[in-house]
Amino acid sequence: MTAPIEIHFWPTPNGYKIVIACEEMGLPYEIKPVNIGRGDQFDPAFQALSPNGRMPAIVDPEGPDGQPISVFESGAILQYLGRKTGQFYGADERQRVQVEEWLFWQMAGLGPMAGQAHHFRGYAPAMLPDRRFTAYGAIRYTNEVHRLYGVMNRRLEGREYLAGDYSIADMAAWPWVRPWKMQGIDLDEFPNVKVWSKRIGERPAVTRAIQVGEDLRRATDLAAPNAEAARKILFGQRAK
Ligand SMILES: N[C@@H](CCC(=O)N[C@@H](CS)C(=O)NCC(=O)O)C(=O)O
Repeated sequence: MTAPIEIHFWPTPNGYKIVIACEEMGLPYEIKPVNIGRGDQFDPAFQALSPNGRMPAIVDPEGPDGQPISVFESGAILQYLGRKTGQFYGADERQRVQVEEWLFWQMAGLGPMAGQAHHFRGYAPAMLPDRRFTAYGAIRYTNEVHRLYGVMNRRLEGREYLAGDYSIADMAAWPWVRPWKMQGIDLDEFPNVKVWSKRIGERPAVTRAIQVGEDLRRATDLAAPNAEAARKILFGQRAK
């Protein structure tokens, strides 16, 4: 019996990637909640695993040499799990290169840009009600996300998945397409992305992963601080 992998997790797109991967790969796992609205990411014990102070992170009690290993950064975690299980990471070097291209495209492009779109469109107006201060950011990141959806739509023309077979690249991108409305995107403009998103969203492993996040959110909602307190914790961080 394999020991469960600890997933230090909160139900956000980056967090979901890892639960999806463990579900898809059939890896036993245990959720360790990191309530980022309450400041759990600043806990020194968590930062020992994730020096960037961001979730997700994992601890695999059965690392490469049989000893525990911790991994932070969702892309590095997906690569680690793909290598560990030999699944969803391409069968040969040419396929692996494609998986990595689209994985890094998500990590460096779609994720950060969509995150900024969420920020300027969703969160900033609550802090700066005068839209003159936030309009440029909202427009810039909405445009860039729109451009990236165009790239993805072209890539998915005649393809079911981003990089050959279903892979960790799709697991990375899908949770960021799920909140497309928050990004000011009309998915009907990107029909290949729409079909791909539906195809992945219907996978039983993906459905189970989303349920895990929703259950956690429901269980912690009562104890959650109000949105304003969470904003103070999350936004405006500087080097300590
Ligand atoms: N590049 C990192 C980004 C992780 C990240 O930004 N996590 C966010 C939630 S999606 C977080 O932990 N935020 C806490 C904070 O901003 O203090 C990854 O992909 O793992």
